[in-house]
Amino acid sequence: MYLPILQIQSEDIPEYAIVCGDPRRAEVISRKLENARELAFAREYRTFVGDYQGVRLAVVSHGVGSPGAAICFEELIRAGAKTLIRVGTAGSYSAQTPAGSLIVSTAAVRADGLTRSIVPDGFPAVADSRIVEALDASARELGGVVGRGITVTVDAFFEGALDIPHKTYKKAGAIGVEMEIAALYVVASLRGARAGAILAVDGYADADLAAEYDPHTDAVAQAVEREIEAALRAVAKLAEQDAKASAE
Ligand code: R1X
Repeated sequence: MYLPILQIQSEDIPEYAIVCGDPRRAEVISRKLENARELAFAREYRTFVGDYQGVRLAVVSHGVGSPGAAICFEELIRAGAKTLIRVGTAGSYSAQTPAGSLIVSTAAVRADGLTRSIVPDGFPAVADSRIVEALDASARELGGVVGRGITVTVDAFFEGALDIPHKTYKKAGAIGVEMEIAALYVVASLRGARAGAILAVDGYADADLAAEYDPHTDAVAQAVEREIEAALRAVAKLAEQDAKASAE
């Protein structure tokens, strides 16, 4: 089957996929794979396949924001991807996870518009628990600060005339904010796939903590390196679990 937006053939897509916003980051991740091959680069969607510790996986960029990212997730799942892990960046709500930390997202607040148009209000956006465990364990193996909890998915990167209620989300227990995870979790749930996400904190989204936003620091670059490694190790762990389960 031809996937018209990603511009790839479904036969080329394996069960495991790492997704990220930035096409350049997809290329960086692909360099960590053996037998890496670029399949397509269409709009913001750049697709590679390769092997990590003997596990075949796809690495695909989904761009910024839920509507565009959802197209990527839908097509990947249609192509046969069953496990999708987002590697991204986020703003933090907590002094316990400053810039340079990692966050494993257990669920997402659906403060986006896309998921409202595909599932009813109140429908949860939740990560797969085995992916959460695999990401958390892999991130902790690598050291550094690792937070774990609920993240918020918004549509607006820059605030307009209306306030984005970051304080309310924080009060309710969310630990960070980004722009695509709700779409990933909801699309995965709708289409029978499993998903999870790990995020490198690139600044504070809470006005009380916020300094000037600079996502281009060494601490953030190192956190991105760690989250990539953690996601790859998580894929290897999950593939091992899956192989054991299917042998039983
Ligand atoms: O998810 C957010 C978005 O894709 C995080 O970073 C991007 C905006 O800079």
